[in-house]
Amino acid sequence: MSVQDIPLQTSAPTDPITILGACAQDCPDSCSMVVTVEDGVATDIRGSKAMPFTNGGLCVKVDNYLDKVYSPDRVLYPLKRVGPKGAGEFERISWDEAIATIASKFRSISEEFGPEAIMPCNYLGTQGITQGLNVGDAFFNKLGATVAERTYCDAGSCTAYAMTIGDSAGVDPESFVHSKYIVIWAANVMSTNLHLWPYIAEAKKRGAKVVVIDPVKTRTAKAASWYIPIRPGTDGALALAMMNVIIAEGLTDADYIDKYTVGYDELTERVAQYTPEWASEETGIPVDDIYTLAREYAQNAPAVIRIGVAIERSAGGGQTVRAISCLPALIGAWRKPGGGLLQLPLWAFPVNWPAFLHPELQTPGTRVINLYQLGEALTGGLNLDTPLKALMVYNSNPVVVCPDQERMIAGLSREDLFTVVSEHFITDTADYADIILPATTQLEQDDINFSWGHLFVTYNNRSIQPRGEAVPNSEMFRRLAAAMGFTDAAFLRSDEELIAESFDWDAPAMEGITIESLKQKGWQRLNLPSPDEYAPHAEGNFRTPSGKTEFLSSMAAGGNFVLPLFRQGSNDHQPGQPIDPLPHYIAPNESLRTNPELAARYPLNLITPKSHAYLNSSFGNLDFHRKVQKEPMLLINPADAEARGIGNGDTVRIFNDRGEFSVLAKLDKSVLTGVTVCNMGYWRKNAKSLSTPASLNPTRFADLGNAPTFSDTLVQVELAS
Ligand SMILES: Nc1nc2c(c(=O)[nH]1)N[C@H]1C(S)=C(S)[C@@H](COP(=O)(O)OP(=O)(O)OC[C@H]3O[C@@H](n4cnc5c(=O)[nH]c(N)nc54)[C@H](O)[C@@H]3O)O[C@H]1N2
Ligand SMILES: Nc1nc2c(c(=O)[nH]1)N[C@H]1C(S)=C(S)[C@@H](COP(=O)(O)OP(=O)(O)OC[C@H]3O[C@@H](n4cnc5c(=O)[nH]c(N)nc54)[C@H](O)[C@@H]3O)O[C@H]1N2
Ligand SMILES: [Mo]
Repeated sequence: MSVQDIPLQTSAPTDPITILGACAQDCPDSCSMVVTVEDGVATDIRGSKAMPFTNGGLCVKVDNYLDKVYSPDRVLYPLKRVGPKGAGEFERISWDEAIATIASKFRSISEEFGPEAIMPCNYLGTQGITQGLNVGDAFFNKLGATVAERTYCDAGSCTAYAMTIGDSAGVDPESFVHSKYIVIWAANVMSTNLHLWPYIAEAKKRGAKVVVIDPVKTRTAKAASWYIPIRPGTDGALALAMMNVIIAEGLTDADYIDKYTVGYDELTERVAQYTPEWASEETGIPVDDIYTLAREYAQNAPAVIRIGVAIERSAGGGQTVRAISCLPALIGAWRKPGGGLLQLPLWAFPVNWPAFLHPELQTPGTRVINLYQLGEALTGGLNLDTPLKALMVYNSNPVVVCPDQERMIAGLSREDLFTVVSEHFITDTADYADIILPATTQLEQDDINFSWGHLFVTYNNRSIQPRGEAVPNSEMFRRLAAAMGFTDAAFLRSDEELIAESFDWDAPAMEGITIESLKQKGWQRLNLPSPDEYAPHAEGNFRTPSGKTEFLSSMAAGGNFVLPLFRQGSNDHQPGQPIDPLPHYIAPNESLRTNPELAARYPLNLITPKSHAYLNSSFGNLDFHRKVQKEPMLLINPADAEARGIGNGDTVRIFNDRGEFSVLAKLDKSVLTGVTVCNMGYWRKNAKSLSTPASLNPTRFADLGNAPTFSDTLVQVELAS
């Protein structure tokens, strides 16, 4: 079948019908949606009542998804730039012209500089298996382009988790109702994992204690039984001290340790130095509270820990997750349903990754650049032999989500950089594009989803025809591949064929699940024991080399690593220095205590958590969402504000050596002194100062998995003049 023959549109329905869809936003909840369509127009969108996790409700973002689909600002046709870079002036062109221009540019750049002068820049604007993270990997691997390493989110956590427990599903979120002690650690569940909350609330109703550990008293912390404020990036100290207390006081499960763990004696020796008194100095948590937390956690079975992605965003984020991942085995928490650790249940899904990553199309040794350092890479940094001459952005908005915004803008402004952006809207990044390609939304494309917050496969039946000339990412790459003369089977698959390849359908977890049944039902739970019975590690069965929880990590000898999923399938690694095989403390790079020199100029820590009403920067341009989210604000403790003569509602300038931005100050005791908070996601061009917190974030990696260090940022705040 040639690319042109692939049917993109079905005939428009005439009677009101409901279609079962699935939300593909980058979110743990992966909701099952019901879309009403009348005369080919979507008129309503609701959460499926039948799907247990969605339970009839969507979030504030997707409840209003129709605003996005039908927004007058949608990019509906290919566009080419007619003004200066960044001015956002574009003119409509045909798909043929757009594809021909891109192909000819990619060819000429490839001939002159080599294909590594071209680089994709993509992330998780949509996370469906066929349209998401890996949709372009085959194309760029075949092209020989620079490999984009994409470790914005949980990559360090995944490395640490894999080293300790293996790629296990962990605790079933639905089993949380059975938990007696729930520790929510660096996660604002009520904003970012909304549909987990009812299970926590039910457990609480049944008597569970819910603890939240966060530098900010978030809406989740306010609903908890016990809120423990902590200095950013010091969570590792708390986890190590908890182990110290649990071991010293004999609160361990000796039988579980004996049967299902490796390295207990070494761990015991290691954590002896990490006393609660020491950890109190690091974290700012009173000594007694550390004892209480350790004892209660060990003595209320089953206890569960939910770690958020934010836990990894400091210099020692990896070792923090290593330490936390050791805790459940130490007390035998895994023995019962509702006991253990919840990181990413994504690992339970037998996704057929090779069918999307196509590592066999990649030339071994191809250059890898991490997107976290894209600003540097585009502006002469990183000592690149071959400069970057073309960038293709899809499923991402790097101007807002990458650190080092000033250099990113400088890079994207380069006249000699050819930039393509596939988008729904003219984002802060698309403003700098030479060519913009129109992308379909989740209502206009078919897809199939795993989840990183529950154990259901969901199916997205497209509910309306694509608006204008928008196409799914898969179709965009089919067109590009055809223009480049790529004829491998990987480039000829229809969307239906891609979906058919999404899973290993013969895997035990997929028993009873077929594409047909999914299309009709919209969702199905993986074939696993019920949440009332599921205790995946009651008898060990960890997915580490030893099959046990590895306090003493055998994988540490191989050095740091990034999972191939995050780097276009590439398994090439620099020979790594062996890592200390025992969990240990790495203090934040930028903090009052560890970097007094820098802190003398920039004494406040800036953290940039997710916005309630935006999904990363998605929805940041829509009126409804902006009204809910309100003006961008800096949360600052009244003591820190008053010391600077700052009052509530004043415009403040937040700055460090990397950049600055200005927003309104909100004096709020719910943020720890020494810490300031500005939610990420609002758009640069909508901001008064034409910049966002990303302009202040460093490009340094955390210790494991090349994780970002967004929370490891020192700043100063002053009244804006
Ligand atoms: N509404 C909404 N939901 C989302 C998203 C969104 O943008 N908006 N994004 C989705 C994505 S991509 C992700 S990765 C998840 C992320 O979801 P979460 O894991 O909840 O991540 P964040 O909101 O970034 O941060 C959670 C909390 O961690 C705290 N925090 C920051 N640094 C530290 C620290 O060093 N230690 C501790 N203990 N706490 C810290 C913050 O104050 C914040 O309250 O949410 C997903 N869901
Ligand atoms: N300061 C700071 N920065 C952060 C974080 C933080 O906590 N603090 N969090 C990091 C994290 S956890 C993450 S996950 C990343 C998120 O980074 P991104 O995945 O880049 O997130 P978005 O900002 O939502 O940008 C996605 C873009 O893709 C577009 N899009 C959506 N669907 C499609 C589609 O089907 N096709 C195409 N072509 N485009 C589509 C959307 O319109 C949107 O503009 O940000 C990271 N950046
Ligand atoms: Mo994320």
